[in-house]
Amino acid sequence: MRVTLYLRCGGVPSSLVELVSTGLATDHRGILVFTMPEGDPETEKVGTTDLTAFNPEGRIPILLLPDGRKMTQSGPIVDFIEDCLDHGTGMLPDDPWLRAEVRRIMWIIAADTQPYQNIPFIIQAMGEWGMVKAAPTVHPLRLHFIRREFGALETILAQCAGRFAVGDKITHADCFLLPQIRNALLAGINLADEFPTMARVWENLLVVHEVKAVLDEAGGVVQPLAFDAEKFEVYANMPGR
Ligand SMILES: N[C@@H](CCC(=O)N[C@@H](CS)C(=O)NCC(=O)O)C(=O)O
Repeated sequence: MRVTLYLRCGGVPSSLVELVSTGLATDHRGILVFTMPEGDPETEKVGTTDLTAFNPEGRIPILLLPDGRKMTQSGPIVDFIEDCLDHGTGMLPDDPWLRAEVRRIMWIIAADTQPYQNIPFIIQAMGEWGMVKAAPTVHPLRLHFIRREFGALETILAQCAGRFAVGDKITHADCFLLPQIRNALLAGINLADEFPTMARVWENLLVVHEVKAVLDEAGGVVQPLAFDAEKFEVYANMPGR
């Protein structure tokens, strides 16, 4: 979603970067497993739908180039596309300090928030490493890290936000912030009560046509896809767990 928001908000034409939906399954624990789409020309070329043949981490997003090169990680993918455009998308501020501010927010989300509140991580930790058992979406570890990092972001945004995360134009920072807020809403966080500046930015983002379209396509303002609850129940209640 970070990359999709960047492409749409930056007006990158689909003739330049085409978005392709992955296949989606769940493993025996209920954890989402992404696969390459069946019948896609790129899948056919490599000869498998197994995502690890495209990204050794087995994660999305993946940027596929016509010459066969493959780039992964949302930040580097966005940076690469931005660098390839003749005049960029105009989303990054000209001022170097503000550009760093944009990247600081991206990094706080990508490196310090998302991995620790990630439902696959939480399910695995409960099932295999004896972590406290609780419903994955509202697990205390998940809530702790979302609140800890959102608290930091709230302080940062109080200094640099305008209409959006950094100033009055949508930047890469908003493209990273929005999916994380969506995840926080799934965790039951009350944004307006706890993080008012972030809540203001979120409300401003929701009325942007491109953002609204991406959210509608992805199932709404609250993150809907998390895990297979039935498989998780069976897995979590197996003897010895
Ligand atoms: N740091 C990575 C995170 C990517 C990531 O966690 N993607 C999720 C989907 S949103 C995924 O592929 N999860 C499957 C897995 O963890 O096996 C990035 O920014 O691209």
